[in-house]
Amino acid sequence: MTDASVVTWEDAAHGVLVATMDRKPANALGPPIIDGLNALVDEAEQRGTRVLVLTSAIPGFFAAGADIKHMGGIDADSFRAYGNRLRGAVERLAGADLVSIAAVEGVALGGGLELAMACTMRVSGAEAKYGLPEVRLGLIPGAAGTQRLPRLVGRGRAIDIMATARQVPADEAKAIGLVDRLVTAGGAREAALQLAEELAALSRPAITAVINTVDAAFDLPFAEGQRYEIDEIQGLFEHGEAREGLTAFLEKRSPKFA
Ligand code: CO8
Repeated sequence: MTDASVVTWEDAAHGVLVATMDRKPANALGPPIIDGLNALVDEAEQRGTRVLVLTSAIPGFFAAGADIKHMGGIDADSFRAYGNRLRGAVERLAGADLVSIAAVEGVALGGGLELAMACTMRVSGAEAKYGLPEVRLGLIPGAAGTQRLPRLVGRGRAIDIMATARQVPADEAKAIGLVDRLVTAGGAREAALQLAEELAALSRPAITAVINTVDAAFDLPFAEGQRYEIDEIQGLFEHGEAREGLTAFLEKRSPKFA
């Protein structure tokens, strides 16, 4: 099924939805893409999608960031409203009850990288490039890039990348943890789909608990994070799919997760 906007989607394997951004020339994250991303998350939630792969149809561009043409002509109130709207869509994706995978070819810059970082994982083609070059515009990232980048790559590297506005090549992005998988140029979508199928076949409650507990490691003090981990593992045992996973192991068969 396809939405009639600049963000479209199609079923892939069971539980996997592949979405494509196509707003020429550069997938600038103006109001049309923001609306499309919100519609996408609505659709994924309504379908109970387990894994969402986010790609671009535009050669050379994953997304070039917030819409500079839009921002260039607005007043302070509209700038605030636009920012809220953009970060609202990005955070909805980040908070959705699914695994999201950005399949990146071309440039992911500014809000485009913020969108990719809001995804659970990133699969990169070898020619992709990453950056948060907002300082060149006299700005800084405004869709949580200043918070997510250091969590992924550390303080020093984050400041280097943001302060210099440089474009980080894909091999460096892989080496510093900005992306999780590096594949040959043009192969990101296929590799992301394979990863999505793998993840969709595993226990959903367990995968969700992995993501939430890892996030807790960054957001909570250690002891609180550990308490959270204990609650999560106990919850998986009592209400999740651990019973089936443990039984399947003992019966020497594959688990049948919901
Ligand atoms: N917004 C709008 N249009 C863009 C954008 C953008 N971010 N990036 C590129 N375009 C447009 C260009 O204007 C051009 O359009 P046209 O053909 O109509 O002139 C077209 O895309 C192609 O761009 P170029 O001709 O520049 O193509 P190149 O291949 O030479 O360069 C680059 C590609 C490197 C991507 C270059 O276009 C570039 O540097 N773009 C800007 C990247 C950038 O600075 N991104 C950060 C934007 S700010 C941001 O994301 C902040 C997020 C938080 C905001 C929240 C608060 C509001």
